[in-house]
Amino acid sequence: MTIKLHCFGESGNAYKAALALELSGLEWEPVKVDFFAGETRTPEYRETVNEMGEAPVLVDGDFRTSQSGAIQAYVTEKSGKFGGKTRDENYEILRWVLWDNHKLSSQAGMTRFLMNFLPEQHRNADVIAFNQGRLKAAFQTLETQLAGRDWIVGDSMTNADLSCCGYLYYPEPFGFDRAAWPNIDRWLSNIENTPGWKHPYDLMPGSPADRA
Ligand SMILES: N[C@@H](CCC(=O)N[C@@H](CS)C(=O)NCC(=O)O)C(=O)O
Repeated sequence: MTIKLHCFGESGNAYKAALALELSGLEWEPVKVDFFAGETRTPEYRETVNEMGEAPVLVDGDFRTSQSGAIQAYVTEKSGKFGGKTRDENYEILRWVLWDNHKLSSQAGMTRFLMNFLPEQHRNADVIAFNQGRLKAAFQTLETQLAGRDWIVGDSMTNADLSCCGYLYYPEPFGFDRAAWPNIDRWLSNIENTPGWKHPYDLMPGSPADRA
């Protein structure tokens, strides 16, 4: 049975799940979530797709889960890909996925939304500057971890990489200049050069061009 992923192209959180599925070789297909029309906030979405009102959501037969980190863990269980080689590595991966969800992707996703997708009259320069300060600290943490390393944990791509890269390929500005962070830049190239890699707007339905 084909796995379904409720997702949309602008969502870096969904990208983490979609990229894991795509690179795992499992058979999957996207189901477009019309986030910009407010779909995740409707009672119907909460009742039938995800009571948390979020994307991504994976459905595989009777199995359903949300949260990109949980979806990645499911992909690892099913495909054997992107997990650690030892117990210690598995805890390291979990630690970076949780850090990403809290400190990196949450700030990146929110800052990108505030700077690009929120109507201009609602954009608050102080809030954006505060978020960018937090983001800079997160980029520094990642930059330091990647010094002399090709991957965040161990010697191959894991869910730590697939999680932390979630927002870092998008073209919309949010305070991330890849060239300013040489270790992150090199690591993003490692991921991009993995056979089967796709940009979020090529992997999932929906992009800003649809609303232009
Ligand atoms: N930690 C969650 C975050 C999911 C999330 O915030 N998704 C956003 C889209 S990028 C969403 O659906 N937001 C709906 C809303 O806030 O109303 C994950 O990694 O899946």
